[in-house]
Amino acid sequence: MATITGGELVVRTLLGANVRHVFGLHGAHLETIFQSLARHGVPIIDTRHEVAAGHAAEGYARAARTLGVAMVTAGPGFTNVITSMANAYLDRTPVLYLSGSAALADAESNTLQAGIDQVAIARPITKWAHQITTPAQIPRLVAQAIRLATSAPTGPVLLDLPIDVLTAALDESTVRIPQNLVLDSPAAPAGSLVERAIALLMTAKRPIVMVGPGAWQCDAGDELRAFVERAGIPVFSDFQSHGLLPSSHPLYGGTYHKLADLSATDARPDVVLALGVRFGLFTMGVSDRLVPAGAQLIHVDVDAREIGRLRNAAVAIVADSQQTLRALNAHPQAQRWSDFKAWQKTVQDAKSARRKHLAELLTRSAPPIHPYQAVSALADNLPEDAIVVGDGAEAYHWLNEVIRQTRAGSYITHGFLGAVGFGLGLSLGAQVAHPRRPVLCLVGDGAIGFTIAEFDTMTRHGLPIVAVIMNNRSWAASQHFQEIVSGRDHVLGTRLGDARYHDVAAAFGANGAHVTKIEALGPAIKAAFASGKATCINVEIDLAPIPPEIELLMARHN
Ligand SMILES: Cc1ncc(C[n+]2csc(CCOP(=O)(O)OP(=O)(O)O)c2C)c(N)n1
Repeated sequence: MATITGGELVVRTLLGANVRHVFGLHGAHLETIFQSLARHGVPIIDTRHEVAAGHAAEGYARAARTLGVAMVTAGPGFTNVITSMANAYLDRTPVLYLSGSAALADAESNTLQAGIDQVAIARPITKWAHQITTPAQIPRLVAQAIRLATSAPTGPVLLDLPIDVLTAALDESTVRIPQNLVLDSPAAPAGSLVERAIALLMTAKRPIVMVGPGAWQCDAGDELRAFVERAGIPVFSDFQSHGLLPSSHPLYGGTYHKLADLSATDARPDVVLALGVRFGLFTMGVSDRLVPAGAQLIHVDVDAREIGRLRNAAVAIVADSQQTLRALNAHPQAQRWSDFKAWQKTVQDAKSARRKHLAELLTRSAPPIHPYQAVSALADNLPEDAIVVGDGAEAYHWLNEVIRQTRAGSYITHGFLGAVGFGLGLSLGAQVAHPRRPVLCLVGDGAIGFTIAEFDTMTRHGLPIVAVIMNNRSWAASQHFQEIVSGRDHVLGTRLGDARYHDVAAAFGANGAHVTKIEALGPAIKAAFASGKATCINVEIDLAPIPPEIELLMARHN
């Protein structure tokens, strides 16, 4: 009788779901899976910390719009990946986490890396968490986990795999591997709701479309473009859907925060078509600085929990954004729109005024480099098809002012968890998903410290990620908050030293560059991408300036 292990069953089911890469860090509990992955030629991207493996699986899932897989060993391997699991949960990222655990036969025996209920810990931060106790059930349960993770609303799942379940030997002839694991049945909107949405949009004088992660998750770019080009309605986006309408498009208004610039004018949006938008942190909660309280909302999302969460929806559509846009595009009245030219001009004028105002910051000629100068040099020297990962706090808010993209899913940054330090991990996954696209990670000097050893992973796996550190020798967002709330004389625990991060990266085999003058930054970025090697560019910037988006957020709290 030919036999097969539980670990081999896990891997064969993953192959049935088209899994091509797995991120992880070894532990004896996972050995059968490691060996089976190798036998089937599935590369394991082994990281230096489990949280980076988890974040890499998230980055892969987000950059490739598919399932990411991370495997971690029992006990500390599992506890180390919790931040990633929580991040994936709040971002709705489809990641399958596989955790090793102690043998079922060793329950309650104070054995190695055991004694914690991993499923119970994962349950509130996953769509589903389950321990497999019967080896023969592995294919069915792995398939169920993958279906749950990848069906809307997507999200992370945990399968906990005791070592004796993974090492058990089964009769191979009894094994059936499930097929067609990824469900493809997007929810279409009810016709009556499409009518109501059209009727409301027809009453609008200053309509906008807001696109959120849900619009990107269902790949609604073509339908969005067709809709807004015919209707002439300006578009504002969050980060995941950045590039869904190219930033250079005349109807693109900017990221959500730019809506605040319209609050200075009398002309503010009166009807908002929110596609896959999750109201909260990035729409400034219940404040009406971005979306006026009086604006009528048509809210489309696959997850009914998001509708009406903070804003009452005049028309609530629990459906896929792409399907909804198709229905709107097909509606006969959607061919005859009012003339929104004056409104479009208001939006574009606000955008130009902001750029002009910020351009004054580019005139500084001597060090220290202004952070806006740094991100501008970055944007100007970034290859067109680059994937950008934004970490740190003020760092990515500065980046939001200049980022220009033509492809969605190419700006991977903070969600509601706000987990500083996830950048290098996310970048690993994005680079594995798109080996030929340039990947840039913008990161604060605080954030880089969490996983700086991942330069080793980049070097070993030949992943030419370029990390640019905005080095202000401070946990800047924290220090600025402290200065405002507690006073400049009470700064504590938020300053950092003058570390040579580029030398640390070089010690792991990456290229390192130290930039103190703005003229040197553009050439350093170009050289880094041309080198084909992982590179760390340590840029000394001025600590004092606070990004306009953070000033806006702080003004709200004062
Ligand atoms: C894991 C984690 N720890 C702490 C915080 C709190 N926090 C928010 S912003 C910030 C400072 C980030 O500093 P840095 O990475 O240097 O970025 P900068 O603000 O300078 O851009 C901290 C510590 C957090 N969000 N996440």
